[in-house]
Amino acid sequence: MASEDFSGNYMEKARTTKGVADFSPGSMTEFRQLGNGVFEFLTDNGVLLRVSLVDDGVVRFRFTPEGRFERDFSYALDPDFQPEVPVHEVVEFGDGVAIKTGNLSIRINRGGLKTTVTDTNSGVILSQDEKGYHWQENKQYGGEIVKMSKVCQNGEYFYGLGDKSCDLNLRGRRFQMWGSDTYAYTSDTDPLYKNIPFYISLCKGSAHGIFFDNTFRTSFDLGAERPEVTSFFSQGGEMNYYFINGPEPLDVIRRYTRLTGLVNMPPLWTLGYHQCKWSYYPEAVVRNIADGFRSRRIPCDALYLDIDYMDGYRCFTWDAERFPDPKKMVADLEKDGFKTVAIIDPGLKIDPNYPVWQEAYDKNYFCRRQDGALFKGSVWPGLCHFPDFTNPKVRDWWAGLFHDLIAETGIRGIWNDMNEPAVFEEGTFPRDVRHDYDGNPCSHRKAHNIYGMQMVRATQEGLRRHSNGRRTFSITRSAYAGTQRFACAWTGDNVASWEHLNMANLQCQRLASSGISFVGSDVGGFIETPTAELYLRWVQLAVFHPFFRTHSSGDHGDQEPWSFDRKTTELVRDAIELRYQLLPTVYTTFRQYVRDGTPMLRSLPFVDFNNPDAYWRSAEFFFGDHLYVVPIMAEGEEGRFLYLPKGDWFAYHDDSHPKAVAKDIWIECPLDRIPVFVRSGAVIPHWPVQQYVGEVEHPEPELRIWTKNGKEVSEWYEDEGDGQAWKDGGFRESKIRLEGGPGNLSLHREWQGRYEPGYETIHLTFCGIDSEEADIRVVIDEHEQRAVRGDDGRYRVNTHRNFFSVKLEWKPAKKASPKSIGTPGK
Ligand code: NBV
Repeated sequence: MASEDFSGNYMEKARTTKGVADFSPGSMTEFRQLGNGVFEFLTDNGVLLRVSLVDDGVVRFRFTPEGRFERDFSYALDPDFQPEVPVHEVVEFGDGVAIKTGNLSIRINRGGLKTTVTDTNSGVILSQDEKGYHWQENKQYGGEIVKMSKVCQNGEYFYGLGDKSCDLNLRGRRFQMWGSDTYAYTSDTDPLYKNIPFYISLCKGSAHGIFFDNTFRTSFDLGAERPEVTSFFSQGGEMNYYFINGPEPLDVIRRYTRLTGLVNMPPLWTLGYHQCKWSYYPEAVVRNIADGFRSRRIPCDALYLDIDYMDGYRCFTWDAERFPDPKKMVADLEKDGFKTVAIIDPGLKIDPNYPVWQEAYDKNYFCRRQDGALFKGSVWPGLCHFPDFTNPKVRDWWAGLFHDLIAETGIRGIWNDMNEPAVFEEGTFPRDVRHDYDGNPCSHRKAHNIYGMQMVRATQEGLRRHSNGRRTFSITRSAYAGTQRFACAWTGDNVASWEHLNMANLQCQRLASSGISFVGSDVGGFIETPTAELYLRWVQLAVFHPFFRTHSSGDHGDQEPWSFDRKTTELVRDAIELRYQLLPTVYTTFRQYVRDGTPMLRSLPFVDFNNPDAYWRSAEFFFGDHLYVVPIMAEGEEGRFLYLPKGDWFAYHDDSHPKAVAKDIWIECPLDRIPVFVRSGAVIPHWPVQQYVGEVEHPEPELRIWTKNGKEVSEWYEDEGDGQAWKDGGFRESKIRLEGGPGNLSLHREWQGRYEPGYETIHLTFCGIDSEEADIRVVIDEHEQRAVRGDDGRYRVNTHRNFFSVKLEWKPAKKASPKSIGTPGK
């Protein structure tokens, strides 16, 4: 008998296990239109399929063998999501029924309710059932083991699925969703900490996604067991999935993210550099770290307190010897430009002298076993009870607990760890533990994968309640689909190795493609100590990760930017400074994520989706619209081949201009920089370096403008960096259109929003002008100005913050041939 902890070959076993029958829908006997884009199909063996048109690109499929559905409830869906049922028509034909919208045709066959989704514009079949819906009775627990299998097409590849540490393209592999504390995981470890049952399919340029909204232990087989079949199945619950249309891969991600929740603008300081260790204590050590940054002029915005700040690991307490006056320490740090972030775990120490435990005990807020006993598990404080965060009353109580930390002490961010939930020895809760599940009582089999999400949801509510209108910041290790609404995420306990640097790149890209863009890894590695070179390369990559934090277990050696040699300290400083220069670009990219659900990190296959050569590439990625990042992830790498996508590119650091060829371009990789390319015609906003966000009251932006023969559009988003005014027009969102030809370019800027930036001057820098002695003419808003050429060959001019048009003309170079950036071959 297949057990609940089934292994990878569960399906095969199940099929051949005597007495475990697989059932499928019979023939369609009834079809009804319930109105508002909802249709039901019934079979002669009692199977009910409900198809709902959610919007013009999202279709929900919900099956039950019982002839009726249970209460419809999902933690993943954003309550603010507004379905917009598209115009549609229904056609009955001999073999079944077709529902047609402007973009999609959904056919449901009479025999077995097999479905096919076709793009009405191109006629391309996007998704087609193989065996379709089928199920087994779950004799042990009741309910069904629900399964869906679809045809896996030739040339179809898969991405997404939240946090997996293998290569980006998932074709030929099988995965599970069962959030696990995976200390020192490897590229083969599965499952990891997070559960995002959403994948993206890319086949010959057209993309769609499948989101299987089921919180039980689920599996995805992407052509592993049978190369021509993709399947997903779960230990319980409903076969309840969403087909999400593209046509482009980024559209799929946007639609999925809108469905499961757009996020709020973060406080701007959270996009700066963060420094963490397990643990900085006592207070003198924390202050010393702060001084270390300021005295060396290495920018930093946040310092972290790991579990040792607490009294015997009791959440919401302080160790009075180590931290005699936390409020004063936090205030002093804040004066010096540091925000303090503190960890909070789910386990509460069983201790009648500990008021938090006592209150939860009195109020019956802890999880119980099936026969009524409280569930006990051992974690850092010793034996603990665990709040049932799936109970709204418990979440409300938990949120209230943050008053002292946030409102009184001034802590500015909360970091939720161990929320898979992790328990020593057993790994997690026993399966019989009971949960409220917001009024849908169930066992841990169903609640496990959303426990962490509900914890950080309650934490985030605590922050919101006590932050007096400021924006909030929370971090989570565990997640289910939709967790982006409540927290930023990190990738857990990685190792200081080159392999893990590679995994960090993959994990952050993949999480971004799964709705969680605000993500980062423990820079340098949590376990063990990195070499100077590994640390530097990791920092250089993490400059382009939305959440940028060094963290280490502290067991093996120090991991502050100055813990290595002098040269490394300087280069790490340079990299962190680059992040602070790029903050307006990071913020603009964040805005696109907030507004449209566009991922901040965009994997190459999602942008260069018409080029199958890109489908198996994992390393290079786009940060936002215009920056193309080529990480260095091997020791001693002095150069590497790279893949340059279609288009025209400049090297960010020196404006060298590679020929527009796709593959095998050789670039030098000196230690002092990470190769980054800028799309020609891009306008990239920069700031001067600050030691922390807000050090300079109104930093004067510099717009770096790269030339182009053609047109390009760039965005630039500005607001106060905190507070809620952005929700109500308190921002300036500029669109800058560039048009250029040989020897000239023009910019037109328009903006929306009523935010008036505090600076007066904007610096314009023109990059990539291919002329040794250019005769430059710049006209800004009809006034002619003089551009000054710097040693770097870039031309600079200043203008007023409200400028709207720029015209630039220069005498083209005598020889117009582009500079090469290196010689192929090593
Ligand atoms: O709280 C201690 C650590 C924390 O530093 C780390 O980031 C978490 O992933 N925590 C795990 C518990 C101990 C892990 C061995």
